Amino acid sequence: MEIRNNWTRQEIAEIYNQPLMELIYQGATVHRAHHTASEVQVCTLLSIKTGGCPEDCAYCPQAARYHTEVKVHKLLDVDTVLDSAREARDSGSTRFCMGAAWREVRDNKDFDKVIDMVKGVNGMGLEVCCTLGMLTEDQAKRLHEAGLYAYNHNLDTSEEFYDDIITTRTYDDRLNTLEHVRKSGISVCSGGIIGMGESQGDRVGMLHTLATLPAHPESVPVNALVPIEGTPLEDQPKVSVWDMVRMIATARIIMPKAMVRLSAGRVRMTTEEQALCFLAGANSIFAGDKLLTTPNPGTVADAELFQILNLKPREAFKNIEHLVEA
Ligand code: SAM
Ligand code: DTB
Ligand code: SF4
Repeated sequence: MEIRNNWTRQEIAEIYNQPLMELIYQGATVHRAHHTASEVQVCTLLSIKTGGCPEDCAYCPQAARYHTEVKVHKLLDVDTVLDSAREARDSGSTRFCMGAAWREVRDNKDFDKVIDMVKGVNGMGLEVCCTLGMLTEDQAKRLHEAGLYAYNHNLDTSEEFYDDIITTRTYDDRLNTLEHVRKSGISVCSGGIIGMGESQGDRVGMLHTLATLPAHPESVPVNALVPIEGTPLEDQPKVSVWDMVRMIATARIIMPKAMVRLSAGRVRMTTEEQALCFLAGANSIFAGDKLLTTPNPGTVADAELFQILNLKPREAFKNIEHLVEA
């Protein structure tokens, strides 16, 4: 099956809006053509610097301007982070993602520490990922040289709806960072959030931007909004599983090789609902009882999930033959 970067918004809208059973069937078919459908990658997140962020992302518990219950802490020590990574690996994760509540990376001592964290985690045989805000080309190169495998930077929503959610940086800022990541040879992780009050058209718009980048992201997280008290989006209604399934299946069909990650929101989903997401094409979850700052199902519940659905953890570093060496 051919990989396309010239999708039109109309084509994607037609895929997204087709009758649900057809969409799931098509998602499942494309999934099986490109991946082992019985395998789901297990990843772990760690917030290495929490809260106090100057940005105004309307969904985020870590934005300093909203009064949330998040416990603020400065950058963790390298050893603390490496201990967590080891624990994550020993409990079955193959990817470890470190998140910092920064607007952008600065060339200071904290960045030097992150570089040491990346080296350490890479040395453990884990796919190492970071999400640190905006990056310059030089910073991306430095991270790549340290062994960074992936960089997460979400578009979050469509270009049209973006201003309703974030005003302290632009959609183009986001796209520029993605370009710096791509150029450096680091794999790109970029997706978004549904349930923020966006229209179906905005969801299609975001998928269109991702699928028409010069190269598809290797990783596309699909998050359901976790509404946080104190943020502007605290009262948003729960995302319907059917909307998650439509997003996942559409992402799978238009970006066949990407890892489509069923990310935030699993605590409010049943086993049956998650099964539909895997059937539609999701092939990754975040494990452990915490995402960055919010609760997640935890290892016992996920062991049961994998057992009931006969899923196996996916090994690290699969499908990377196309990654460019910078
Ligand atoms: N500060 C960096 C940035 O914004 O790029 C990295 C960390 S930020 C918390 C990473 C991503 O987490 C955001 O882009 C957003 O998609 C997701 N996220 C944050 N809060 C969320 C929430 N309440 N519900 C769902 N996803 C959320
Ligand atoms: C992504 O798209 N989802 C993850 C990861 N990338 C960094 C983060 C979800 C965060 C959910 C809210 C929290 O726990 O703070
Ligand atoms: Fe939260 Fe990242 Fe936005 Fe800061 S930049 S408010 S950490 S999502």
